[in-house]
Amino acid sequence: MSEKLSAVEGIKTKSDGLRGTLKESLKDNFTGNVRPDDETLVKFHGMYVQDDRDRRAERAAKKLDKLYSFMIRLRIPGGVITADQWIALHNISEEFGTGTLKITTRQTVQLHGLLKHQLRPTIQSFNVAKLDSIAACGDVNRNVIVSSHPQLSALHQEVYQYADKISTLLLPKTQSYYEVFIDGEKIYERSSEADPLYEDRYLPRKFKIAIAIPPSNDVDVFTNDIGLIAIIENNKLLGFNIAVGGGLATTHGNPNTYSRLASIIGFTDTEEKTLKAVYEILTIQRDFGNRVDRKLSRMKYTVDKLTVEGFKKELESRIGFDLLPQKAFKFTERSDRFGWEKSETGKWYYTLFVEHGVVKPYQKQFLLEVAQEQISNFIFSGNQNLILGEVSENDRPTIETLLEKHAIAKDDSMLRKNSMACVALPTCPLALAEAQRYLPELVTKIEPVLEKYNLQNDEIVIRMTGCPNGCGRPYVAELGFVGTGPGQYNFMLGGDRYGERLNRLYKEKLTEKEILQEADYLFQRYTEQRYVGETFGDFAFRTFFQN
Ligand code: SRM
Ligand code: SF4
Repeated sequence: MSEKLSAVEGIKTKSDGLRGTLKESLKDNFTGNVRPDDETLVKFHGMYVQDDRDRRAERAAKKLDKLYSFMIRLRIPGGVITADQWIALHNISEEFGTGTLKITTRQTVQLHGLLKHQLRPTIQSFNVAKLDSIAACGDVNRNVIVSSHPQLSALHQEVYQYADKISTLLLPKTQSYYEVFIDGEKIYERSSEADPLYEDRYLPRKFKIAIAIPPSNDVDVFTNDIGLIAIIENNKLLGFNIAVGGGLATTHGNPNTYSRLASIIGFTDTEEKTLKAVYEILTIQRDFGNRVDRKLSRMKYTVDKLTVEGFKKELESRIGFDLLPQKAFKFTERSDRFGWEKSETGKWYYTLFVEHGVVKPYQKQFLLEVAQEQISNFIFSGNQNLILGEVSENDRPTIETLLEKHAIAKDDSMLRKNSMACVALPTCPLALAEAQRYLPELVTKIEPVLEKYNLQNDEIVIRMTGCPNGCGRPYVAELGFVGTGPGQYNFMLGGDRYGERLNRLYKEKLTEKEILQEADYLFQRYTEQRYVGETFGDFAFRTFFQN
């Protein structure tokens, strides 16, 4: 007897191209939510139903329904937008929602706290600015990310084009986004929506693609379903190593779930071959992925089910050519390079540190004024920061004046600049503990411990999430904290500095006091026992997990 498909599978196939009853749900003034099945469908259009968890108890005491609102996440392949688009984003965030702009770990932005009646006008305003949220969430390919490193800009443009092409190639064919959220009465012909990739069942689960440009692994390429590693020789793009089956989420107490780094299966040397391989990898996941248990439906489990070799064979039979042997590459950095950098083309880039991607009001005002000058583009990094790009020599002083006016360039510690945290409370329904609201405070308490051991200039990568889903990629951090309950975190150790080795559970369910005690003990041992040039992550791995 075949196993029962998960409920989401039925919602997708019966959804009439992801329309469901969304139009009716949006018109229903009796609730701030959409109908239950539409909660699933709205994700494919880049939106999530949420509620303010800080206010749950107060509302429940008054016997009020939850305070529903929506989060909208944009699709910005490669994370690059124009100054005009930034202005539009700024204005939309002021007009609708809570006014917050949150830069995500996948080079895009989220707006929180939108009320249901604000969804259509918000999407319509984005559409005017040529921005959309199609497939930013849901069981489809998500935002394609690319190394944003300014230094690599001579080739960044060429590689960035791939993000755009892959994103377009893998977009669902349904026009329901336009029909539901933008157009008035227009009904799209269903015959024009035939979708050979997603069919009517879409993928078993979300799907993620990243492109890294060595030496930088700022996108954590191996944590993606597909990781493409650009191979560049003599300033020429030769092609891409292709890695499959990365993914981070685990579930507390479910031993069948695990984090996995993507396995490199070969190399493609032309654009046509690369795009074909990427496309067919999705069809394999579509056909072989687990549609019964959503906890086990990411492609990492499909790769392990088929075996890496079996997966590669299946891919080669679908693409009709053999992959070439992988080419050598080396990652030597993962952090963003803060402050000014000049590219080979003579343009300037200013990387702004945005702690956990939460753009503070004074930063927002600064960025608006920069955008109004029309002298740069805006690049979101995979580390939740923002780069003002393509600035000419003549325009640099204008930005410097604005930096000074808004007192932007603060002297943050190396640890803080290498920290990342997911949203967690109060909006994330899955959060077990705080993350972006708490990590800044924890870093403040760890900084003196680092100074005590003269480690303040060490670029240790620290990351925190409010649950084991891993949105801030804590499993590839040197110091990883994964929320288990209010004020408690699993302490993960042994990840390397450049995102090529997963960390492991070091101590379970630690409180802040215990974390600080452990930090003191670990940094002391690191200072005394490390080899010359050894990073903290490598030291921790050797000391606690090797053998
Ligand atoms: Fe994530 C679900 C936030 C990157 C793994 N993630 C969520 C939701 C939508 C909660 C939900 O399902 O209702 C969170 C919304 C919080 C909020 O209030 O805004 C959320 N994820 C985020 C972001 C905003 C974190 C951030 O602070 O930057 C990131 C948005 C990226 C983007 O722009 O698309 C974000 N999420 C990630 C990453 C990191 C990455 O992709 O590089 C991961 C781990 C990598 C991976 O996919 O394996 C990640 N998010 C998850 C999962 C676990 C997926 C799984 O394999 O089981 C969930 C839960 C789920 O899908 O059921 C999740
Ligand atoms: Fe929410 Fe967990 Fe993702 Fe953090 S890691 S945003 S708590 S789902």
